[in-house]
Amino acid sequence: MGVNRQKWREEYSRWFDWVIEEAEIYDYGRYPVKGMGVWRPYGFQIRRRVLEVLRELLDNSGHEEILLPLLIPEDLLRRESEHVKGFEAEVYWVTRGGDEELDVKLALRPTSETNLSYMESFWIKSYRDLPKKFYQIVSIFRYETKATRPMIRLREVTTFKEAHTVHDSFEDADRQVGEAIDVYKKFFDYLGIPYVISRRPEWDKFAGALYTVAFDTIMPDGKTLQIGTAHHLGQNFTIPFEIRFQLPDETLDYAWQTSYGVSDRVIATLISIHGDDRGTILPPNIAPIQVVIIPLPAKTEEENRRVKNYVSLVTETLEKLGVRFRVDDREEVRPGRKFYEWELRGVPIRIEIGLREVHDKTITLARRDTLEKITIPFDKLGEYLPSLFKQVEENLRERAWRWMKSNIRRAADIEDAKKIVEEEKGIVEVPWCGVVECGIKIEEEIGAKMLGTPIDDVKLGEDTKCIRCSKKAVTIARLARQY
Ligand code: A5A
Ligand code: ZN
Repeated sequence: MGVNRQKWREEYSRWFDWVIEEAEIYDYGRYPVKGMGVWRPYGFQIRRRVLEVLRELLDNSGHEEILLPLLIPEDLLRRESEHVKGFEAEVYWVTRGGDEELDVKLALRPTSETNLSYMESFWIKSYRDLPKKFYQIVSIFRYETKATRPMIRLREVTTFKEAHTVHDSFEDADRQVGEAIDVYKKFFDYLGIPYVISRRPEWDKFAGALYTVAFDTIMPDGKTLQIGTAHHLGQNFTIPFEIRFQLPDETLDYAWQTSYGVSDRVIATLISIHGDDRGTILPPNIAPIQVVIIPLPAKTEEENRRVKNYVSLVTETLEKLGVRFRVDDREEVRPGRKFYEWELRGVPIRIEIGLREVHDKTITLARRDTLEKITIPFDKLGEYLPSLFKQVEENLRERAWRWMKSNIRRAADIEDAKKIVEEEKGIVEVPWCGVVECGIKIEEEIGAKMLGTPIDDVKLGEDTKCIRCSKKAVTIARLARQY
């Protein structure tokens, strides 16, 4: 009995809608505003744990959590011209308060570079104040015109973590982008989510940035999803917002900034990337319920009582271990139905307890990731379970990485690249001359978007030629069909 991942892969889009609804994670589509969904209790627990991991990583690297107002006055949003150009078409506006027309239109924040920069101009005075690293976790609003998708393309992004930093030099901001990449690597590694890191091409960078670095993953259907971005903002916001600081020699200079963000997309990826035909599979380090205990009904009341007592012994052990568990002792529901529900919800370990376990003083554990069953002596449980959690985590992480890597391919020529994108999907890598016009043509000819170029140095043979114009290639471009 192997793990079946047919439906998960081939009908991924429907699979995802099915899992989030059937597992009572997220209610989407019934809420009467397009692009907005509701976190249900089980989903909220997953979200909460994901955010705990993220907060800890940020707090431990010198970031300070803040909270800015949701509304941004129009003149602030318009102050940096590239930024507003990029976001203009996506902004929701508040124009009335009660019966009154507002003097100044107020934007629902699409992101917070502008209003935070405005405040930073009051807070930052000296090089001694720098670097400064803030973050907030809030809802943002973007009137997305591409097809909206639950968690993946929302109009209210309810789990938007945006970090904003200020520095005394270009180089320090550059270094900060590197730190952001490290933080996100740790975050995704913890969740077992594989990724590639690319410097986005000029034509696809964040509105107002000098450059953008993005994390992309490959979803089960072979399309890529941008799951995080880090931007070097240069002095693009500090000049119009007049964030100036005094240097040691008492001269004044405009500061340098970065920003980086992740969203609900990370949770969508977590739910999707480890899945199979039975539902999602959550790594034990993040699962709100790590172990579900299912008492198997026996014939007599006396026997049921013995099973129940044994269950109490097991839960005592789990409590001592600090395991997050649930006993599913609903009498009206058959065990088979319970297995189905907890498998769907991705609980990584199931413990079934029947008379046999009581007699033999054993524990039967079922792994959600491999669907294997393991029987161990009761007194080994405390020792075995933590190591089993680790094994499951590692298996999920490795399986996801293996799958992702097998979906990154090199193409020999444009035709080959086109074929890969159409038939095999995933990411295709091609040598590129680095010229913008040529890059845009490559996108058109291959029928895919450019994710960008590797952030580390690429070693190419002396005579490697651009896949399209045949001039000398300077780097590798990654292309994919994207969400
Ligand atoms: N202030 C910076 C950090 C910023 O806004 N960057 S960003 O526009 O790239 O967004 C950060 C991340 O949020 C993206 O990498 C993407 O993973 C996610 N995101 C953006 N728009 C989204 C949407 N409509 N729905 C869900 N997630 C979205
Ligand atoms: Zn070229």
